[in-house]
Amino acid sequence: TQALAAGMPANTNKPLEHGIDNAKAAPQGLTVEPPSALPGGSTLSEHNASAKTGGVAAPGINPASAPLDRVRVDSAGQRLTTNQGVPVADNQNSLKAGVRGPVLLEDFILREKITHFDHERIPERIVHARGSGAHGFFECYEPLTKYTKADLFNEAGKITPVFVRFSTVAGERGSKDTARDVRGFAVKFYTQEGNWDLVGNNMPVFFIQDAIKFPDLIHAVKPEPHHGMPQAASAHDTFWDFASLMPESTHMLMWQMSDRAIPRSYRMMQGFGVHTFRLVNEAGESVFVKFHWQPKLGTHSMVWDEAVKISGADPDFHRRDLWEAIDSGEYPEWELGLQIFTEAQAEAFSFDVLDATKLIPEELVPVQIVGRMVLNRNPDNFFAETEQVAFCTAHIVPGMDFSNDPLLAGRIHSYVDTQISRLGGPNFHELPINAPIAPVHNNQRDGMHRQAIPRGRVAYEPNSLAGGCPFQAGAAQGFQSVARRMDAKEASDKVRGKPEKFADHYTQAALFYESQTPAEQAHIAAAFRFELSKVTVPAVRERVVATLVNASPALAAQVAEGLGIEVPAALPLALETPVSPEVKSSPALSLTARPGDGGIRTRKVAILVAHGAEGTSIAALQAALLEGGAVPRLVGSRLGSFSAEGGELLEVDATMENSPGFLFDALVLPDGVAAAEALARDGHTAEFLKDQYRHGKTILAMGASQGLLGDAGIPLTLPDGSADPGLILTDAVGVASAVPSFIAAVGGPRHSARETD
Ligand code: HDD
Repeated sequence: TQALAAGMPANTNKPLEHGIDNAKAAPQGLTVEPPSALPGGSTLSEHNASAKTGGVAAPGINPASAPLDRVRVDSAGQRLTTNQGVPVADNQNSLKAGVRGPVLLEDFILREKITHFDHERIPERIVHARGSGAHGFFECYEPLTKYTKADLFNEAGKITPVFVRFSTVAGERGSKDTARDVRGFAVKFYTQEGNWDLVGNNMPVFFIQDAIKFPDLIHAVKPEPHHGMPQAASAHDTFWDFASLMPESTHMLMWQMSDRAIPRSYRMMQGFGVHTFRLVNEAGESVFVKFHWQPKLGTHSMVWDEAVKISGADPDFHRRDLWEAIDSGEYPEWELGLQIFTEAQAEAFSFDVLDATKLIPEELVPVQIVGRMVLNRNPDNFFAETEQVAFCTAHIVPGMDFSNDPLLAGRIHSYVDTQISRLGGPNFHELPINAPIAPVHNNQRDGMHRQAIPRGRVAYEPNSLAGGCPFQAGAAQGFQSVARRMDAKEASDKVRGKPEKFADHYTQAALFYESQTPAEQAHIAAAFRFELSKVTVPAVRERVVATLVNASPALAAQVAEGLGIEVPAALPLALETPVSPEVKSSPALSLTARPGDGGIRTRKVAILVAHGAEGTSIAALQAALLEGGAVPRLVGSRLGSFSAEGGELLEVDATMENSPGFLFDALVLPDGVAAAEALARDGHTAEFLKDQYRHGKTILAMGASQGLLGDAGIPLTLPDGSADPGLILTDAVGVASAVPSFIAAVGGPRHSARETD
């Protein structure tokens, strides 16, 4: 109680673990390492400062958080031991009967080591197996006590530690990051009243309406069971067979075929809680809520050809991007937005808020920004943290509640259940990454891998032998479900069925498609075309197109054309009365609605170099890029250094072989005749350039290097003959004015007008 009163985490095994505000909450006696200095004179703490509350959160790493040192291992200066602490004299040779004789069974050192190794792997997650995590904090902007008593929302500037895991869905643990797929966006908030897990995705809707269909969906999308192919891809017969027979998936398919499914970075995608949840205040009054995460860097995606190539050159692309950003102090940040609405409003909507295949257009219920989340610490150990973290939709805290969404109901069961087999028993909540900051006291006992040592002889309640402890918290403090009378519709006979509005499968699929820009619409058509071209059964392809006719005849016609088939008759509708939607176009659904601030922070720029490159312009450009927060890299045909025209050395960061063009956001070709000639002789150069160009990225060609464009077949104008704003030539404008135009173009959208795919 004292700890809580002082605003401190009460679980002494976990203080200050995940970036909780040191300034506010450092327990006495613990020293906090001063934040290290960042370039430009700012500190990590300053870097975390909030524009909204003025608060400053800790850098998220606190080596002085003593109690967890019990489980931390740092072997610097230590001798090698067995798991029993016995010092090991020789870690190179097993015990043998003579140097050429048989290995002896008594070699307990060998056997312990091999036995442990044999059991190093745990089952991977049945879905979302491939993921990356980070620590950080959530900061509340304004008290939300009008709506909820959840403690993380009760005070402006309040800091709550979080651990976040991003993931793909279909691929196995070692699969590529850039698959066309939904991305998981799971946040564990270590609140003072227990852990809250917001287990969301980067898309606000889902494929199915009822959890009873989840195993079917996943069996359809996972590698086909007879030959285990394809890996991390929905482009195969079983997925589209299932999807074509489940018209409720049409809306989600639009999202999955859109650029949202190939994000540029985890740091540049939105997150959504998907379901309708409830917020509950002190008085027990509740409102409905939908959760949104909005990335500060804006929403950005890849193009398909780029995603395919990256998956070969760097399957860890998103993991590396997240790690490097945090490692360099460029902390990714999202704002949390809420769509709050009443039951009466929900009743009046043309769609059902309990249907996870529907979203609530922002034009109908605006998104209210209530706080921000900053990820400011990489995990110490991938397995212990990112792999063992266990998110469960059942983990909610006082001040929140579920809705009757039937998909959510199944999830409330599934997540706890899956952790029991994945993490080997019912005590997974004791793993350091899962343990709450709030103290845990109950009469649950024993089980595999139990860590706690509960004292005393009482493990039941009520009791008198332990003074009645631990005692019920009571209605004022404890978690209480919203007391809500089932209305006649909900409390009728037991049924297996769905409400009428669930049968409208196309209105919002059309809304999504119609709200996209022409370039985004073209990508959706191309994605359907690609995926269905991989389907071998013509009837399945046709059935998908027949479904699309109901959402957009124009899209269906393009996809049919791409597959070389006639547009089939529309699939029959399940709902006879047409729905009249409140909103017919929602610009917020386009990725272009959130471009970010137009800056170039963390954008990777390749500057090709060779002997004889003009050094002064390269240095000026590097300085300007660094000033804007970008990551310029000198890329050559080999490692080492090259001599610039003026004799200065250009130290190479990467080679065209180990870092092909599609790994960069923009490209610079150097001035200098000798350099241009040398680059022209290297076969990688044209590939580098072609990929940059085709993927809509900004290219700056300085002086003599302009000829390389022609060698790579790059046109100097757009297909319609107009100037290409993404192709900047210093010959035309001079270096001084080319650099700012280049930087502005790198911070802007891709140059999709070039596309001829
Ligand atoms: Fe799920 C993992 C998100 C529907 C059953 N899910 C999982 C993860 C995310 C989601 C982000 C990975 C968490 C992590 O990083 O560890 N799932 C969703 C969303 C859904 C959804 C946004 C729909 C709105 N999921 C869903 C249903 C079921 C599951 C309907 C089952 C009835 N999901 C699981 C699971 C997983 C999981 C089997 C696998 C590993 C895990 O839970 O921890 O329980």
